[in-house]
Amino acid sequence: MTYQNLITEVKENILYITINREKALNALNKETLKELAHVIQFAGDTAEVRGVILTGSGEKAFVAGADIKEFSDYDASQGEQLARDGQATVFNAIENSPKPFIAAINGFALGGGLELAMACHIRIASDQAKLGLPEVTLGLIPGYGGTQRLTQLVGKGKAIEMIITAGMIPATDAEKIGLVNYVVPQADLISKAEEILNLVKLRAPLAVAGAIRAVVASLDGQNGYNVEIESFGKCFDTADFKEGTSAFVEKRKPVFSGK
Ligand code: DAK
Repeated sequence: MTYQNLITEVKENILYITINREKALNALNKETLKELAHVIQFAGDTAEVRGVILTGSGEKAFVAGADIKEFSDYDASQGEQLARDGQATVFNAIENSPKPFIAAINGFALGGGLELAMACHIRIASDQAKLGLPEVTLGLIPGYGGTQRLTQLVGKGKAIEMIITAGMIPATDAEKIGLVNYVVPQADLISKAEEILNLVKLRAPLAVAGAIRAVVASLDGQNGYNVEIESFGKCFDTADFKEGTSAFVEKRKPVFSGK
């Protein structure tokens, strides 16, 4: 796969996606969003991919937001339509992906950039990273799920404070409020993400996907308990369930086929 604004590579069952617009601090323009939509779909459809690491190029920014130069002349209906499309094809598509996505936040994660990181299942930040939703400084509110996902992650009080003050917080504060899972030195960012995905790779792929589906269901208005019951039931018909239980009884490590 060749993209204009992304560098992608599959290595040892991990798909690495680097947003590559370093001069614009990796801001999300329309083309980048289109390419992200494509590669997210690829991740979901490709059995070889067991997990995804999403990062930004350079040491300064993960993503410094949506591309301000592009959306400055939109009207209300364009804004609403583009928010709807972007949420469906990129942000919700990541959250609903059967493959775990880890955001490796290597610098500024602002506006749409923080929204992108929050759509991922796990966030690891470099100790140099800064995070915030500065949309109100532009006369906007977050439009790619930020009001919802920030509230889910840090609670209503902190979410409202961050959004209406447009404050930018350092990675260490983000960890304290549950916005990121870990803070590590910049040089260890990718290896920390790999360490997590290397554990996930040992687990049963369909069970991993079912667990993500059930957890996410609790957050988007579905009855998460019912989704859990259905996903749980389906596990019993998988070869991986037979393999996992046989391996336990036979005192060996399971070899999962993802079937
Ligand atoms: N968009 C476009 N270009 C950006 C950018 C952005 N978000 N952020 C930075 N750049 C560009 C700068 O213009 C500059 O380009 P040149 O002037 O060199 O050509 C280059 O990146 C380097 O940036 P700075 O010179 O500003 O670097 P500094 O170190 O001085 O400052 C900074 C770093 C991150 C503090 C600063 O760049 C900054 O404040 N950036 C903007 C942060 C921001 O406000 N982001 C937008 C948040 S609002 C929508 C849905 C969602 C959204 C919008 C629409 N629809 C569905 C329609 C979401 C909106 C947002 O994300």
